[in-house]
Amino acid sequence: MKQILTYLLFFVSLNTFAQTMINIENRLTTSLNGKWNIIIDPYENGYYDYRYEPHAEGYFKNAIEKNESELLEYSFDTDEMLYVPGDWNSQMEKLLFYEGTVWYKNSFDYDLSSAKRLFIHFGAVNYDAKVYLNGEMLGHHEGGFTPFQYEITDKIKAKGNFVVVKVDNKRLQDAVPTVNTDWYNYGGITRPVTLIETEKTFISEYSIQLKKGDKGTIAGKIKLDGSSKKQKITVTIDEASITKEVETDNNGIVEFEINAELVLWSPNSPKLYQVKIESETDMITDKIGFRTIETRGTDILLNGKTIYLKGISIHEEAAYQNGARAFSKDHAKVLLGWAKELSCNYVRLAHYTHNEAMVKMADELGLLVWAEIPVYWTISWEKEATYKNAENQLATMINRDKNRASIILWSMANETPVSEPRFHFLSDLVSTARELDPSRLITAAMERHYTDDKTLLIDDPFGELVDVLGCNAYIGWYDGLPEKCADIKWETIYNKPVVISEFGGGAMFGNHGDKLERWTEEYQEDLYIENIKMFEKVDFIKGMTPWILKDFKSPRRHQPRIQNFWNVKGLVTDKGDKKKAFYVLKEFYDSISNE
Ligand code: GCB
Repeated sequence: MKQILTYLLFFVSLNTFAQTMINIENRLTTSLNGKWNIIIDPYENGYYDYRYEPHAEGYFKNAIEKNESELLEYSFDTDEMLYVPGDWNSQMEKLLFYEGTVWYKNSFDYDLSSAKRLFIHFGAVNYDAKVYLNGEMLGHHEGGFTPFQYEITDKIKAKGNFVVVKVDNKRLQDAVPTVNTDWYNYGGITRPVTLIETEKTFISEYSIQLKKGDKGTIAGKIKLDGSSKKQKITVTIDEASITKEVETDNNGIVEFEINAELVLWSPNSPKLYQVKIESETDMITDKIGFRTIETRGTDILLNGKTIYLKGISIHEEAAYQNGARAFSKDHAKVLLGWAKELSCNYVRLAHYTHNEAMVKMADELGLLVWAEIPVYWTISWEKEATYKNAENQLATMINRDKNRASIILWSMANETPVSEPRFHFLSDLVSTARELDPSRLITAAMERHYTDDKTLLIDDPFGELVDVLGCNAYIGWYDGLPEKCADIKWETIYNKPVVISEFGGGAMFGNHGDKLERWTEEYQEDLYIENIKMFEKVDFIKGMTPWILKDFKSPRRHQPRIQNFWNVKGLVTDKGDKKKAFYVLKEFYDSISNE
């Protein structure tokens, strides 16, 4: 019975959400990255006519004047250009604060054999994307940080295809995230655009990971897409002498287990195995690490051993660019390189799903990951469409990253105010996450409150549903001065591990003064010293990700002497200068040995 139930759940989980292909860098691809023609369209004139009805002859038609008399009020080919991937704000001065529509166009030829299929895949577009091929709509996607794709097998021509994307980054009350955040609303086609060619039936999804709490058993799931659903599949891990033959069912799905003796992945030894999955019609390889993650009482256990999570929070913002979205391996190398320098074994990729280069690099560098969706502050908890949007972002993130050993925590939300509708919203998200990935831990960054002027209590009702309680606390910044830490007593109603998902304070690099003077490096340094001293004494606190690795752009931050639209709580500036607090945290992390 249990087996039937598991099977049913698996079946549901692979079929409920329209998912994108995973591991696209190991498939047959053609990049559409590069310079795209654009039209800046604040009035959405290319979409709506003068009665504000969708226009049949919108800019997606990419019309070109046939003769000198023809009236046409746009022209992609003679307009401006922007790089893809990349946000528009950092590429054009006039788009620095722009929130609205920009149309993108690129052209390409593609000779597709009749025996193959073709997909167009977007790593991410912020926020709302309407995608057209050769003047016809392919689809509409919402959500700025997760991938999506369309099949274009029957729509492609050998010569002269054009893809047009209407990108709109207007902030909306009912969107995910909502209008109010503390990060920059970078707009554009912010991650790569790729054509993926596949066989008629191809391996569309797979999960090859250790079974929960079992270091000797790999749990595998594979799904085929196409008409030859029943196929022989071979899974090979040469280095571990594993060859497993299985067969997909009539739905193209197979679930199996493999007994295995593996060198386990951990921060000290981030061992990745070359895994090959071969069907009768397709083959794909991936580099996969194997580890277990569990909790026991207030402990977090990695590969069965307790671990302290020495972390740092990170926004997806590229360094050295005066504010721009990160999307590449090089960007990831800099950010995660700094985390390694800080002696971290863990990072919080806040506040939305980061690009795939980040999690792949985390796998390679041995950094455990907290991954998150932009359910932040005041989401429209009671709107069904808002829930569906959040759930879709969660499912897409899990689908994309379920084979990354580095990811141990799926986070449902950040600092959301306690209420009944919020509880229902978040508990439905938890059910989806557990159904899609029973092996990882669930968390959320929650708030705490004072029961008297010295006691901080963690008792958010949502704590009941998570495995690890994340807690944000700004003692010494929004809450008193750093010296306040010395008197605080922490309490929790849950017998679960707590990680401090945020604490910190702002400092302008090179601004020196007394430790009581705000915005100086000395104030921030003292704040770190006092907070760490406080957290060290609390036995249920099992890790932290202070806020934040690097200063980041935020339109909320107006103090001209210091901020100029930057949140300066970074331990490192955008240019890589390390503030004094960096060394305080590093020293603390160096004093804790794990494994
Ligand atoms: C928070 C938020 C984070 C902000 C940070 C701050 O609690 O979770 O997104 O950037 O505080 O700097 O105030």
